[in-house]
Order: sequence, then structure tokens, then C-alpha cells
Amino acid sequence: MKFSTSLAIAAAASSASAHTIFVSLNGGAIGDGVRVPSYDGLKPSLQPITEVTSNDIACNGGPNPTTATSKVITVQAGSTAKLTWRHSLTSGSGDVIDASHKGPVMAYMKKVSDATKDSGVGNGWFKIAEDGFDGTKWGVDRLIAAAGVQTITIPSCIAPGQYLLRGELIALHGAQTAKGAQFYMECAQINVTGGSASKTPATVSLPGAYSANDKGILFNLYGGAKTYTPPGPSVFAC
Ligand SMILES: *[C@@H]1O[C@H](CO)[C@@H](O)[C@H](O)[C@H]1NC(C)=O
Ligand SMILES: [Cu+2]
Repeated sequence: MKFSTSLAIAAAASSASAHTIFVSLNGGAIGDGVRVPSYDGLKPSLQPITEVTSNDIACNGGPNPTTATSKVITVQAGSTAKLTWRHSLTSGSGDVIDASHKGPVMAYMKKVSDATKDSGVGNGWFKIAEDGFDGTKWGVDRLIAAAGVQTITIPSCIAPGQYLLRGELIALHGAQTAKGAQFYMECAQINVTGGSASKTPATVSLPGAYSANDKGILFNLYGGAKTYTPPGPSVFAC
């Protein structure tokens, strides 16, 4: 009895602190061109964003003040980009996120005039990648198996110039109750070179694209569902 109680407390404590951060892009240094929280994510523990109507849903902030970075990372249109996720700013590749935190892993972009200054809040966002659920494994399972590296493709047909690149992971372990889904996101500052500008993506607003009752947000992870539709727009394709 005592033993199972302490186990339950340990499990609750580990899940409370078992969050995640998109810490770096394309093997760069942590926080170099990526707006990461200004503390290690452990003390105090990162707060997941749970309010989809909050401005913090765009590029984090609010309960997790982020550190500004003057770097803008050059990324070739049509190339592969690698977003590295870690439990905290000091975690190694074996500590990505608690395995209980199942859910989709996604990426969005937004064209901006100055990536170092734009808050990301408002219209202009389009989704470029989405890894949801294949009936067996979740995007988070694949992210852990890939040592925290989310691999996406920067569309070849967008206009060159500066963008915010927003990596997002939604943990659904508590999503069966309203506002129980946990949103983790950071924004990278990128300069896309070589885009053909032959297509203009339809865009959505953040906040705005999500509502608390979306099927992919108010979702029972333990209900035996074989399919899952992540929230937000469909993925932009060239
Ligand atoms: C973005 O790339 C273009 C084309 O190479 C370059 O002219 C511009 O200075 C770059 N801007 C930034 C902020 O890196
Ligand atoms: Cu967590």
C-alpha cells in the first residue's frame, strides 16, 4: 500500500516535470536562432501552454519567458531541416520527453519582415509538417526513437526571405478533459534562400487556428482510437 502510493507520487512528479523544448535547429547550438525558455526547463519546471486562445500558443512566452536571439539561420528552400527536442536545455539525446506524453509533432512557418523581432502572434501561419498517429505509434513515439530529432522539409515553392519556423508537440495524456492537452512549441528564426515563390500558402492565425473542443485537442488517448486528426490546417504542399 505504502509502496504503491509512493510509486503513484513518483509517477505524478515525473510527469509533472516531463515536458519538452525545441532547443536547436540543424545541429546549431541550443538557443542560437531558436527562442528557448530563459531557464533550463527543470527549475522551475516549464509550464505547458494549455490555453489555445492565449498569445503564448504562437511562440511560447507567458509562463515560460524566452530568450531573444539575434541569429537568423539560413535554410535552403526544398531542403531537409532538423528540429532537436529535449526535456530540458541540459538534457541529452536519451531524454527527449516522457513516453507517456503521446501526441502529434508538427511544424508551421510564417513569413515575416524581421525574424528577430516578430512575435509570431496573429495571421500568416501555414503548416508544413505533421506526424500524428498511424494506429499504433504516435509522432512522439517516433520522435523519441529518433533521439529527439524531428525531420521536416522546407517547401521549395515558397518565397525566399525571413520566416519564423514553429515546432510544435501536443501531449495528449490528459486531453480527455477540457484544457488538458499540453502544447509545447518554440520558434526558430530562419532566412529561406532559393524559394521559387511559385505558390502562396493559405494561412491561419495563432491564436485562432485551434479551439479547445477541436477533435484533436479534446481527445481521449485511452479510448482505443485507431485514427487521430491533429488540429489546425492541412499541411501545405508545393
Ligand atoms: C537572407 O538571404 C538573402 C539571400 O541570400 C540575403 O540577401 C539576406 O541578407 C539574408 N538575410 C538575413 C537576415 O540573413
Ligand atoms: Cu509534461
